[in-house]
Amino acid sequence: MTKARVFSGVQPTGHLHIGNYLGAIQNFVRLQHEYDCIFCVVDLHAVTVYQEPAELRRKIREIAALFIACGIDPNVATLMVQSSVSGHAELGWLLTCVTPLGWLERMTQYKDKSAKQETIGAGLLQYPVLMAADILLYQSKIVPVGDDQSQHLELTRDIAQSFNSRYGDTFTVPATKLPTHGARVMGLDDPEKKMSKSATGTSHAIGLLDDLAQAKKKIMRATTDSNPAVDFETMGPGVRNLLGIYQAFSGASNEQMQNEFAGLRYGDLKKKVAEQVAQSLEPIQARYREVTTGNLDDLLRQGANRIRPVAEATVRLTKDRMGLYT
Ligand code: AQP
Repeated sequence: MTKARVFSGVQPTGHLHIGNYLGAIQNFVRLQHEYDCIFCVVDLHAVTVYQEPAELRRKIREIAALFIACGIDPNVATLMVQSSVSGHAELGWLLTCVTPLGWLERMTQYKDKSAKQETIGAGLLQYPVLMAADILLYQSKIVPVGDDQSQHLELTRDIAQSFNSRYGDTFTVPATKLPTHGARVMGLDDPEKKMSKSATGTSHAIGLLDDLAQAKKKIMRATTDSNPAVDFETMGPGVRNLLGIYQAFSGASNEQMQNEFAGLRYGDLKKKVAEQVAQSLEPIQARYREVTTGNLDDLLRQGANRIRPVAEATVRLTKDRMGLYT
């Protein structure tokens, strides 16, 4: 029996943080043996805002190396770069033509990001359609992402269903896969806001490649609340976030969490979280140093070559359904 397809992507921008890992990449690693997985460095998404070209080139390889360092086996899952398969952009255009503008203007990420820009590129508005194309191009059934992408996945399903009902069955309608813990890791300095690559606060996020002593310090400085110790009934968002990070990294059950943390003073809570985070990041960082010395470009090219025929078949089918010249 053929395995169901899984697709997900990560943008080559900023520094990958523990939110990206716990929300998405940790699930990639778990799913790779059970499904036919494609994990993609989505560089076409990155250029919706200006990227310095040399830095973008470097970042693409950094994300690919981090995928492998986190545990993705390129002999099992397909690793590739979005712009090396032209079907992403091609299907993106075809789907743009069937997507109502109002659907895109409602996207909360567009509203947040456009509010921060002086001039808004059209690509920023269109980005969720390109994301829909990435997923539908491979007839993906499952898309592991963090919770911030749930609305874009909803849009992807709306686009697929509206295309299928207008032109006949063409696309698999995908399901969102959120992790049980860590679906929305919050900023350490402001637990009301999602941990984000583009946030500027020095104690906001823990990068996967952060110096471990610095990472621990950031956790010791994390915002908590006015209680003296962990109370699972009344805890505020900062404490909930720290416990969530611990649980997502350690895999502890709810009962184990209660036993280990109920009544613990915040200083001791932070020490335990800091130790757990450092212990989990250490092997990733060690592997990253090994991976960056290997030939990543060959791997990424092989990944794209392996999967390109699937993309071409979907573009051909879509064009045919729409009456375009094939
Ligand atoms: N805070 C988070 N908690 C859980 N999951 C998260 N993800 C992002 N932030 C969190 C998930 O990480 C995957 C890759 O994200 P991306 O590279 O596509 O970019 P993003 O979602 O735009 O990441 P950031 O950090 O929020 O970047 P900026 O600041 O540029 O917007 C996705 O599956 C995402 O859900």
